[in-house]
Amino acid sequence: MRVLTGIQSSGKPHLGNIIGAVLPALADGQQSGNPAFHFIADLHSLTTSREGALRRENTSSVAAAWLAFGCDPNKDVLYRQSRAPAVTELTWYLSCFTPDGLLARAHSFKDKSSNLSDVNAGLFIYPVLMAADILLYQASRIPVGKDQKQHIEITRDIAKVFNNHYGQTFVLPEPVIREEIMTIPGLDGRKMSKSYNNYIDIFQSDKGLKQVICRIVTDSTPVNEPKNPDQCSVFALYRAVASEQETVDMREQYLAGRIGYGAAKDQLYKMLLSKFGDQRERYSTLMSRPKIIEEALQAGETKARAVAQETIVAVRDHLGF
Ligand code: AQP
Repeated sequence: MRVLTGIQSSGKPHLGNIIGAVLPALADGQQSGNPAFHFIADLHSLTTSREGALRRENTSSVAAAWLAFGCDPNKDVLYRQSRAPAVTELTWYLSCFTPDGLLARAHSFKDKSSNLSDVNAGLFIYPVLMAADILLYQASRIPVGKDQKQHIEITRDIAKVFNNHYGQTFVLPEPVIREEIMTIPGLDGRKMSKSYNNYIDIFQSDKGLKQVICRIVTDSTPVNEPKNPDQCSVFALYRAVASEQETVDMREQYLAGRIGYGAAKDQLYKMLLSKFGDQRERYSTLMSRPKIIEEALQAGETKARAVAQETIVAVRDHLGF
């Protein structure tokens, strides 16, 4: 069983990435007993971001986030997607097995293409590159947020077509989605996303974190009136990191009108500082020591390329290249 998850380097890793992908991937990887594959999807980030220097910086940030949350480079495989270039070769092969209608129906493409001014072909074939990420490494379990479920289904569809035609070549992956974790909302209530610029970077300074939490949009219910926790992004974010009991207590305060939004934001801020204090410290140490990050990545990339090589050789053989 192989666990695999990636995060794009299109911006800073945010709370949605941590809750939706990093924490479940690390837990699932540990449970599997095998080295887990955690990567930085730097090729995917080109669909929305063109600045090389910025990409390098974001790539380091995402790698540091994986390491700060406990990815062990001696055991797991931490790598940059672009450093195992067989993934781009496989993307081309797989794209020739992918009906264009399948890609046109992808929710993520529809959402992004209606929100972005630059809708490029890379954005359209994003799910095929993602299929290549997964199939190249014969990964079987893919911890992701709910938003990525359809992409895993597309990956399975492509793999089935290929396997039916050429015999068993790819492992069929399963998405691992923790149902209790809904899509983490951003500051404006939409899905927290780097490209919507509505995200919470949990690694920023205390002051910056406080300021960003203050910007979470709420309705105008007065301080002492009952509030609906299920329609409030502050509550949704609090629940995503709090324990069960802490969530029950906060829900009661909302329903009884015993807490205003300002105080709820303050509690969210304190909760993030206390739950992620160690990770914030490790992240900041790592960011000041780029050599440690680079060494971890290079060690992972050697292992990733060896696995990728086996798959791509088999695929080329089937296809007659
Ligand atoms: N808001 C979210 N809630 C829960 N999970 C989330 N993930 C992302 N946002 C949320 C999960 O994080 C993993 C990595 O995502 P990604 O960075 O590769 O791409 P994304 O899902 O498209 O994330 P962004 O921030 O929205 O990136 P941009 O804007 O650059 O495209 C995935 O497992 C995802 O489910």
